Amino acid sequence: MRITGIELRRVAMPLVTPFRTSFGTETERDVLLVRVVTPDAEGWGECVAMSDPLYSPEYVDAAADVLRRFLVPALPAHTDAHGVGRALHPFKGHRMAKAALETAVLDAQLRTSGQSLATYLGAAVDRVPAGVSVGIMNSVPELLEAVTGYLDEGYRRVKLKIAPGWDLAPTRAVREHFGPGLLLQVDANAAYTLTDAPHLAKLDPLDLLLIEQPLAHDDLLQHARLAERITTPICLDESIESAQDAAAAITLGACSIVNIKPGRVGGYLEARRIHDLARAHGLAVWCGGMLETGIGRAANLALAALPGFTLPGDTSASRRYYTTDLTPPFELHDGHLNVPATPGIGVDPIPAVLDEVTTSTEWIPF
Ligand code: SMG
Ligand code: MG
Repeated sequence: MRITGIELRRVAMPLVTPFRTSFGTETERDVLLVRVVTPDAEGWGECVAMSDPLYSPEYVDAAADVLRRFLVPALPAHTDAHGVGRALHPFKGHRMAKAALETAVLDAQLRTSGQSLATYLGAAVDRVPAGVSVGIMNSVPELLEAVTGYLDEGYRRVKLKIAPGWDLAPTRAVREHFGPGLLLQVDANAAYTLTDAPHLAKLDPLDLLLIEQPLAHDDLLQHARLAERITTPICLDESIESAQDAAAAITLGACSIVNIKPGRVGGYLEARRIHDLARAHGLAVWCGGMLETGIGRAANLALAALPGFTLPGDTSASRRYYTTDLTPPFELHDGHLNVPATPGIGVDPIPAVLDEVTTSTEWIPF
């Protein structure tokens, strides 16, 4: 496949409601889109880096910078998605930027060959159950009202964001209000330390599916220690940046579940490797989310359709995030989202919407 040029495009997408986590509050997504142009097709990739380096060291201005200065210039004009990985390998880190570029190339490649991303990755189903990630709220009644709304819409699993001062009481309240049948889990985004183990053990009786990333992103060993002191299964998010990290976490006993986010691990090819590894070791995986627009969501749904994704993911409907999505909106049907089945990621941005929200574009000719 011959690349004729690559566009870096920034779009501003206001969220329908602020999303608060242990590290900050998002009110608008400043999204970087990568568009790869070839003679036969165009491909899209959405960079999941946030505006500030709080979830991880990456942030959107840095992703745009590394793409324009290093990653795009390193690509051969003739390449495919595997070639992207080889060409970008010498550059350390910046996995979210790399993932966006690799995904755009993969999308163009699959559109050219007429294959859907879901089929290419090995999807086993054509729809996936939808979970929802619920931010930190000002009060427990406000939280119960939000969760009620999501359950009324049909969401199959609820994840509560927790932080010191907003953990036991809200989680217990949700469990008591909605009963033992609710699939419930929590996500700390690295807000605790191992000295909090006795406190986190108080979540054990609440029968949670998992606790996500309780401790620092770079401390697998302490997660392994924590796993010996609580019964709630530990799921890692920020700590797993590669299949190699997943292998280390499995060997150490640092987690029994992995949240797979293609952006965090450098792309869909590495995401599939982690899926394969986890599956071979009997670990469940599920597909995380980074408040993606329809572009990133479409590709995540293809991944979430793989057979090892045995838990509902954070792939929610478009309206949970945006009043107007960049693509035709993803909607819940009986608590599920359909996996796009047409070539590539299976969706295109709506030109008028895209123009409306674009804040800058940059064309890099090959
Ligand atoms: O896309 O629904 C979504 C967000 C899911 O909670 C979510 N993501 O740590 O898993 C996580 C967070 C990271 C993004 S927070 C701004
Ligand atoms: Mg998380």
